[in-house]
Amino acid sequence: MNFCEYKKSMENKRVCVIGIGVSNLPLIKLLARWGAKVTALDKRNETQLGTDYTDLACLGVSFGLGEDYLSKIPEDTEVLFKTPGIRVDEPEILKAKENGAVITSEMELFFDFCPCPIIAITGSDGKTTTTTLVSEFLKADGKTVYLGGNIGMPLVSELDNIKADDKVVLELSSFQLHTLRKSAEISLVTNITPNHLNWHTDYKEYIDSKKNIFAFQDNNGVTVLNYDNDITRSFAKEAKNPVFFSILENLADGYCLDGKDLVKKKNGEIVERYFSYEDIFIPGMHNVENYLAAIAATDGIVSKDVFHHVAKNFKGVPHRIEKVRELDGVIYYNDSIASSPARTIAGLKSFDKKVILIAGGEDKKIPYDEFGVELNNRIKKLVLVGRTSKVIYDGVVNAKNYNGLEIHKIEGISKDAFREAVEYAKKIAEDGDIVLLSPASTSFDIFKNFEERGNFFKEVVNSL
Ligand code: UMA
Repeated sequence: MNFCEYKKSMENKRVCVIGIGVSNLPLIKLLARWGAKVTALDKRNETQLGTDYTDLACLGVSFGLGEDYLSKIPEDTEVLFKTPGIRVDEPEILKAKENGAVITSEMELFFDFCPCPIIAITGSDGKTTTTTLVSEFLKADGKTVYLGGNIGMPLVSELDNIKADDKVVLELSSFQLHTLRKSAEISLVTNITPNHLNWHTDYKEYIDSKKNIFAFQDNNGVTVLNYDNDITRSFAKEAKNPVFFSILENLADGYCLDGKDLVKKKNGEIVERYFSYEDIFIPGMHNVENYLAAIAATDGIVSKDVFHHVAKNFKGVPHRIEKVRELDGVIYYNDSIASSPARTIAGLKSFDKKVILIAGGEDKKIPYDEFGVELNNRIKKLVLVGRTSKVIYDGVVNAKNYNGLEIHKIEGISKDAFREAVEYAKKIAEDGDIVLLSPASTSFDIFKNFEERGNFFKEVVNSL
């Protein structure tokens, strides 16, 4: 079945979509436009869904919301799409399957109908930077690139635009890979260390999910693997055409270092010398690894000059723990993309010391109690601005581990208030401190989106 036939086949189909979030929102809209009878379920209620609820209601979507949302899967469901964060073996989903529903996901649909080769990246760390580098290489070489997956942009709504000679680059999480039964033409695993063990049944299941990125490749599939990580190195036995990269080993075959130079080796000989790692703008040996991995994934697809050009010019992923500036010994980072407590906590974990955090934004009525506990453990001082100021404040001071953490609340919901928050952070920062904007809330109280918020933050920081 081609995509056009698929769309037609959805007319009057009884479809249930679980999770009304980033991945599924565009999908629900498409399904409704194709004439499917869509029921959308979510643990959030009508108020928490806000305009998403009203937008979908306008399209004739039915809802099953609130705590017992999974019990609201219609019995006559023919196709069920689940959000990545929900396990496929939830009893209610298993029951729907028994009743004849086809269980799938936005990502599986994308793999079924993507008209061009896919380069997919996964791993426990470094996957977003590596994914972005792959995309930057391809773009710098003049290709039309669609970048998506776990990195934020669901691509089903682009299926009609993507052409056979375009390139799709996907970051895939273990959640997305868990049920995937198709693999990317070129796959890359940056490394594997224990992660998401509260979701996966055990470490083996996490590893097995990651393997799906290459497990279904045909004989032409290529799998780029980190030689320095025991688990990814062991994947080579199962992959069709494994290619290694390493910063520790002088590989006989693969992508590694010769002194400070990134090189490609074949049968023990250097066959390509790229550039010195000193030319890479973004700091750290982990980024040298990311470059070797991304070069390995795109070698032969883009011209060699592109690698060096990107290395010198790529400044990191915007709005994602993006280093903005160092001033008076204080380093400022922009993590505006962190619009949920979980994302902010993940961001805080990447620093080896306590930071001065600027947080707050639109109030989506999500609980901040757990977040309060984490902040008491992980930050030095807190500056709050925006509608969630009060709930975050309450979460911190009511936490059982609250020990007098210094908190400053800025009054007002405006760009001026936001500017004041940044200026206040500067005032309380000392030599050696880190100031991090990681709002744990969406941006819509003051800004159009997280990009506008991050850009405004950078503007203010650069004017300090
Ligand atoms: N929901 C439920 N029940 C659940 C889980 C979620 O009802 O058990 C609802 C939520 O209330 C929400 C909706 O489902 O309304 C979707 O929420 P979500 O945050 O789980 O998912 P999305 O908004 O669709 O975002 C997902 C990815 N999130 C997860 O996998 C948890 C995003 O990755 C991804 O960018 C997006 O799809 C686009 O593909 C974020 C992430 O944290 C960055 N990923 C994890 C990671 O990188 O470690 C895997």
